Amino acid sequence: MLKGTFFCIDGHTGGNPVRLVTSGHPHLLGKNMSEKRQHFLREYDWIRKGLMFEPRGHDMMSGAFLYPPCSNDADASILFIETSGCLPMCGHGTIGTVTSAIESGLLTAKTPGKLIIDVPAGQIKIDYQKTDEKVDWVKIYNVAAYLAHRDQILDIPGLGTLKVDVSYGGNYYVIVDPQENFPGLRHWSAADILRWSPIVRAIAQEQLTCIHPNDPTVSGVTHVLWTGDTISSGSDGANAVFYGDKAIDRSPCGTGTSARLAQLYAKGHLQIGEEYTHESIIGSQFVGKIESATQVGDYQGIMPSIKGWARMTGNNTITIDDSDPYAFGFQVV
Ligand code: PYC
Repeated sequence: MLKGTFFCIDGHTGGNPVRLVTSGHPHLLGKNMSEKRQHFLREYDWIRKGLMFEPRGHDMMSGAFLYPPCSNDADASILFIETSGCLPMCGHGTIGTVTSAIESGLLTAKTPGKLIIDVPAGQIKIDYQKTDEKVDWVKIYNVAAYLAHRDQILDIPGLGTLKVDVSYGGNYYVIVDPQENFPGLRHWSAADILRWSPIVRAIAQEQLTCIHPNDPTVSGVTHVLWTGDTISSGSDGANAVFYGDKAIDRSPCGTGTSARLAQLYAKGHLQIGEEYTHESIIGSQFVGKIESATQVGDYQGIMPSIKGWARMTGNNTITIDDSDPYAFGFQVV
């Protein structure tokens, strides 16, 4: 039986996919996107699985639904979907969603060049520049970021000890800088990152408690950010972000960049007002900036911004038919 037909605009942000679902939205209950996200996860997760996993998606697939605003001052709301679940916030997903929605006419800003968007992690403000039909760039004023744990030692069987930080930028990231048992991102293959990241994440998860001070539904280390040497001119730092079961972000990762800014700020390596050009595993770039200082519960944090670009790659009509044994997807882990 046909469970649903979903029209999608496919695209990518700095190389990482963004599938913007433009029809087939379930009606979600809740007064904000955090509550609506919980409702989606309880009752409609089959849509995420069908659209994100193989054979309709792949390990890196991520996407979004655009919803009407939850708050009076907002233009729209976004629900993020990807292989690992529904992220509270996704930077590359926001840049791709805004680009596709503006270029296709799905979203019209109340004030051209500016948007306010409700997301599960809170509210974000956006600036964007459009020339003729194309969005040149999107800048996200992200939710507050903060360093949750510093200089923690993790004992990784088969690898040795790693000194790590855990930082929040919309998701919780274990950040691993080059050190004795990690020579740096450019000295490891993608297979090395895929091999060690789930182990590092599981041990960090066991050892380090992460609960967002303002929203306890946002908890737990979900991403691992490895750093190293840059390959693109103008970059200040490079990263490879592991998420889900097998994904390495092809974009420089918006929430990862925010987490990195908060870590660098807390450790005295970056100041308010400074920019940080962050590159991905494939060398694509986002410009991050520490806009101001703020407080997150008991933690001193920052308000980060991230600026990047996206392109649409095509339209896709996807059906999920539950007579197909793989209607709700599979992963080869
Ligand atoms: O850009 O925030 C991001 C993101 C999270 C996971 C993949 N990309």
